[in-house]
Amino acid sequence: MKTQVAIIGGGPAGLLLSEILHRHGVDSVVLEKHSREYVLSRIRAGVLEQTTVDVLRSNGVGDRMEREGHVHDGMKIVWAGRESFFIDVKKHVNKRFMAYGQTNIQEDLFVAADIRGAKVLTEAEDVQPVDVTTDHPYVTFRHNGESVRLSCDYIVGCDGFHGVSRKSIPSSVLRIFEKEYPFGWLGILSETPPLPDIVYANHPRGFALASMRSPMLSRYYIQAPLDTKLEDWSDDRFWRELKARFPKELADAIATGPSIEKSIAPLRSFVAEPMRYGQLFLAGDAAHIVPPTGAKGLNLAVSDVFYLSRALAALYNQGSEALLEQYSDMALRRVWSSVRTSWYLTNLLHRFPGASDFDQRAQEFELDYLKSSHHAQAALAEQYAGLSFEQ
Ligand code: RFL
Ligand code: PHB
Repeated sequence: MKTQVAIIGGGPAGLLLSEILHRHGVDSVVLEKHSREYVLSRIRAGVLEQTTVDVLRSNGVGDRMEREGHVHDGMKIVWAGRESFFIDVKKHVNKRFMAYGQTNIQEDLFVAADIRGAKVLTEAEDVQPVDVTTDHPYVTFRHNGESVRLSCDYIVGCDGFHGVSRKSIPSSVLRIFEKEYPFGWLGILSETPPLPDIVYANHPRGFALASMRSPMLSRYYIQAPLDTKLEDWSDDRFWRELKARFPKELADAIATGPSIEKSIAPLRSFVAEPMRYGQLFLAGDAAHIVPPTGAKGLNLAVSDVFYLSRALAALYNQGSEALLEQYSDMALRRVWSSVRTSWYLTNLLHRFPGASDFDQRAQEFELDYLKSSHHAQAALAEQYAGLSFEQ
């Protein structure tokens, strides 16, 4: 098999990259390890930055998002015993957000891929990038019991945190920046009307978050110890714990019902630099992970894909390699901005096991400052909205 760009991973980053490249006349093949059903069953992100919305819209995959997504202007922060406040992103930086599930984006991308007859091979096994520092890289894999060799000009690793692409870069080349947090998030999805705003809560019992997918689909999370077992958390116990972490008027407004999904995710910050090795590029979770506190992971995957597709289009259509050479540095500037914001919000809003009285007081005064300062709110609004793309 032969293509111009071999894409490893058919998550949102891989499928979107293939879609945008196609619109610029660049051929690609996507190799996805799992079945389509499995990929579509993963419940993950839900909050899209303006930049993400614009990229999806301008590449013809935003119609359903336009119809079904919920536009909102910022987020509310509450904490025990104090008045809540709203970070008004629209007011401060004139950017808005869209609540629209990653699962829906993934569905929309598969539909678009079907319509153009894209080469998306699911259940591709033992995918391996080879000879990536030569002019003739290729990818080997097994599909339907046969061994296949896919020759290409470039390979893009969009295979998530646990994929093979990053692991194929020698450790002498790759610099890793990593931080693990001593807790996870227990999340549920329920067919109940959400609260009108996204609400982040800091409470002595731990962090809690109220979010949304649609007018009849809510997403809630609570901070939980890393050894939490799902079977110990009946729906009833989850709702009781969630409500205990919100002020009474918000707790009373939370509509409860049976969960349709329940999962636990660890929190971690991780960045691998550079995002290029020879003819191999990394994009999305393959190169970086953020704790979900800033809702940045999917948005970063989309911004990497925006920069990389623009660079590959410039190479194939104008013969200019300049943007491709800048890809890693340019993508990492946006990545680090969101890595820092997610780390800041994680520190601000969670209860850290073993925190000293000093740590606790400093966190409270940070929250008080944010609540009382127009400048602090404007700064957070700018970061929470995500940077605009570089030219
Ligand atoms: P993905 O989605 O992990 O997709 C990678 C794909 O690669 C495949 N793969 C392989 N394919 C071939 N060969 C191999 N060896 C392979 N190894 C893996 C996998 O099967 C998969 O299909 O990475 P991608 O595309 O970079 O997308 C990243 C996003 O999924 C991720 O950043 C977000 O979900 C993070 N995230 C959030 N991001 C936001 O922007 N806003 C949010 O509100 C938000 N909330 C969240 C989140 C992530 C969460 N979890 C569970 C991690 C909430 C949660 C709970
Ligand atoms: C979500 O809706 O899943 C969500 C919202 C905000 C976050 C993280 C996740 O910070």
